[in-house]
Amino acid sequence: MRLRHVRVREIPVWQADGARCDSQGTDDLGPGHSVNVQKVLWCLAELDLAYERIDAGLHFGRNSEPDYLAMNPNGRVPTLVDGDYVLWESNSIMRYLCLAYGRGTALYPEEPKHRAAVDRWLDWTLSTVQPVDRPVFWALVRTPPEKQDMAAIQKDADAEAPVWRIADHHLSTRRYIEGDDFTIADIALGAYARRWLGFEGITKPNYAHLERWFAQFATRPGFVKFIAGPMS
Ligand SMILES: N[C@@H](CCC(=O)N[C@@H](CS)C(=O)NCC(=O)O)C(=O)O
Repeated sequence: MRLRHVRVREIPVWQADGARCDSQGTDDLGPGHSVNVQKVLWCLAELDLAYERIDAGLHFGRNSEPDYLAMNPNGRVPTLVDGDYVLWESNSIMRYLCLAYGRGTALYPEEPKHRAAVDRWLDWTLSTVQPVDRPVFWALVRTPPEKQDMAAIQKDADAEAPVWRIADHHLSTRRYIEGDDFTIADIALGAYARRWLGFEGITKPNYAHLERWFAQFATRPGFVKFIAGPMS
């Protein structure tokens, strides 16, 4: 369902990939490096919101400068600036965008039990998935092949596999991670699943429910634009 184009003031999103938008609020430079930024961009696309992307982080720097640290004392990306309102933490940025601009959509359910179940997966990606994803991602994607220790990487991947078994099992009885509707929990988990399912050169168990769930995203423009591209 395509939402009517909500042309609010352009929401600056500080992040690390050098993309710039034109005055129409669209951009054509595609996915960024950071999984946390990718989640916010996908969410903005699902909400059909106009935004301005500003470079920060990694080789763009800026995120250790006083004006940036005044907005985000962690010196990390993404940071959202919506008028005089500033917010950091990607999951909370997605929640805010849904509450401020996506009421009435299924992205962030109103019903308390359903919303808490969605929140649970947002927390789980940070508490449980991110810690086991990071060593494998950095070793396979951000380390030159000649420096890769495949035995050590396989060990880390073996530590990550049981985490995805939990999601695979949960998806054995559901279309999306929390029911029949696509929510921000699918965005948070989907951004990391792109990595796990995209990792090559290692042995991974076959998770058919996870693969079936993931295959649905190929029809979502925000996924295609910000998540599906090559990992970097
Ligand atoms: N929990 C935070 C994590 C933010 C974070 O660690 N961002 C990374 C990119 S994924 C970062 O800023 N790295 C430092 C840099 O890019 O210079 C969130 O979800 O927003």
